[in-house]
Amino acid sequence: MEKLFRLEGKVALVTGAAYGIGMAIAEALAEAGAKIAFNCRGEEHLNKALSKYAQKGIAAKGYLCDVTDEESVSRMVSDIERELGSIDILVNNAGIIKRIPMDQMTAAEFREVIDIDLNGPFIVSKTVIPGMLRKGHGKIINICSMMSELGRETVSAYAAAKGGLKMLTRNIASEYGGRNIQCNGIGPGYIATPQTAPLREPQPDGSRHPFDAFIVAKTPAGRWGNTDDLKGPAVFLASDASNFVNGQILYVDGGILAYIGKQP
Ligand code: NAP
Ligand code: GCO
Repeated sequence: MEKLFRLEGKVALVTGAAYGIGMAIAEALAEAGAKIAFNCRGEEHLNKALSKYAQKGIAAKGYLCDVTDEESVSRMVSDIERELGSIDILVNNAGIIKRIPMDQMTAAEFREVIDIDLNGPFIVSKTVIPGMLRKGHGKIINICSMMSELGRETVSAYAAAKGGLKMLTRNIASEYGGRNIQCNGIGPGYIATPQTAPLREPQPDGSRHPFDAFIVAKTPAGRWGNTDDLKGPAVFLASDASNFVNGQILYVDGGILAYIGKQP
């Protein structure tokens, strides 16, 4: 059984894996045997991440590359092919959020979120898919969100992008499923990372941030997720264990989407 989940001989690219969810997923894929490549935009982030991976005994290759820049993505994918081999597993993880009420958001701000969170996965996937087609197999995992299903105040661009990413996932599965490429999504619940840090910051009087208390009450598991909660689902979707799973979003949310909320 264990063999089904092993990733020896596979090359994985995890975008935006300098810290947060991406780093935990990259670690999990490495622990299962894959060779790891990752990218991010910040040079300082890249160097810090390289030393963190090295401390954990993971020989990850890091690239400075913005997922919205087609030329830079194309260069990175060629470099990975030359340095590690052609990519078997792609995790489209890089993403940003802007929390701004929609009536105050500029079109440029809206576009920036869509560009990174939706156009980015399109650009990286379309660059990696030809190599997967040549190899005769591939796994693409798109990091979606609660906001692939739900809305809330201030996150219009993010929800539009993550809803779109869910449909891009289904379309890649539809278009390339016949060529042995499986494309699935992971929809993390509320996970403690730098992206969500502002929602957990204690109030000046030392009390809990109201959003922090709201999320804990809204989650049947009664807690925020941590990045390690995503490791098992990522290995499953990257491995032969999921070879007949295609076009699905696996929500890893402590039960949020199943729950109507605490009765008053
Ligand atoms: P995070 O802590 O902010 O990390 C984001 C990572 O993406 C960083 O490594 C960042 O590095 C990189 N990045 C951002 N924009 C990029 C770009 N244009 N090109 C390349 N790399 C880029 O975020 P996270 O919380 O780990 O979230 C990771 C993914 O999961 C995102 O797609 C997010 O939307 C999604 N998600 C998060 C949660 C949550 O609760 N945290 C829940 C559901 C889904 P640089 O800044 O150096 O580029
Ligand atoms: C927010 C949050 C999110 C989460 C996540 C939920 O402001 O509501 O940042 O949207 O990060 O994507 O799954």
